[in-house]
Amino acid sequence: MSRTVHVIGAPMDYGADRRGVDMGPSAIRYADLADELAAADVDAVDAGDLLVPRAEERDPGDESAKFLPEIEDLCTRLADEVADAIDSGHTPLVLGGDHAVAIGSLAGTARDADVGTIWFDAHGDYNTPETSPSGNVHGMPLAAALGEGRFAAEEWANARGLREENIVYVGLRTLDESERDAIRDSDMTAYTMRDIDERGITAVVDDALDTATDGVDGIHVSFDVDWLDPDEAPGVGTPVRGGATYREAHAALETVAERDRADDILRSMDLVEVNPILDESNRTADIAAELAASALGKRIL
Ligand code: B3U
Ligand code: MN
Ligand code: MN
Repeated sequence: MSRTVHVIGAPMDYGADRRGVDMGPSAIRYADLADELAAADVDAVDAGDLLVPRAEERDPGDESAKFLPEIEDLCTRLADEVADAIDSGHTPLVLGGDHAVAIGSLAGTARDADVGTIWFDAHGDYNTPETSPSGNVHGMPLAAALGEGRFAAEEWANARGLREENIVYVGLRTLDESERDAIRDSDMTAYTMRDIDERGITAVVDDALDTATDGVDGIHVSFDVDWLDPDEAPGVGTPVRGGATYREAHAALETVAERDRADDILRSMDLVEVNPILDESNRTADIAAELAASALGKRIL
């Protein structure tokens, strides 16, 4: 039976400190996402974009977690839509938006199931309002989903079935100091760029899949395009040198698809942080659309 992908646009930039990432869903659709998904041999339903009031109309509020009530509102609606899509047997594909949208994706996908996740990102996204150097919630989604720090009191953010021991970072390359300590003290698994350099991307992703899928109902793949090297994907808000190549990114997601073909493990996915204002001829969005297809089973041969 063929898979139905449920595309949800989450054009939100409250979690990042610059405008532009709210145009990510349009840019990814413009980059022929529909054709890419067809090439992956999946059926796709585009549910359109969630409504997001413009940041200029709102007050950032608490400096330690800016726009948190606005993020709560969007993520609560997103979580419901993700959970409903899964209930209908579909695979949600969430187009960001900044990475704070993953709070909603995780809450939805892990509402009634035990879930692991693979986090492809230059960053750890494990700050809390107490530790964040910026107050930008896109640096906090994993801490929010696990109820760390002040997020313990934010019921909406909690991803009930998300299991810490099934969370795996692939390709980390920049962490804040308190974040590094917190990740070391946690039960999460972290592979850095160094692991990829030493062992190769497919071996690392295979190990990540073993850990993420162990004893759970399925996994959520959260893909921040700043995981790629900025030379390949310049349209991101917080570029960090030394990232994954175009080929490594495809190989990583093809490895996920291969495991999914064998074991049916992929529940949901995010593609986040595409910023068309900072991009060159929509090239980052083009790559994002292609990578969705690789994750969802597009094959060369
Ligand atoms: N760790 C920093 C920077 C950052 C995290 N995620 C992104 N940037 N995209 C912070 O602000 O939490
Ligand atoms: Mn991120
Ligand atoms: Mn990032």
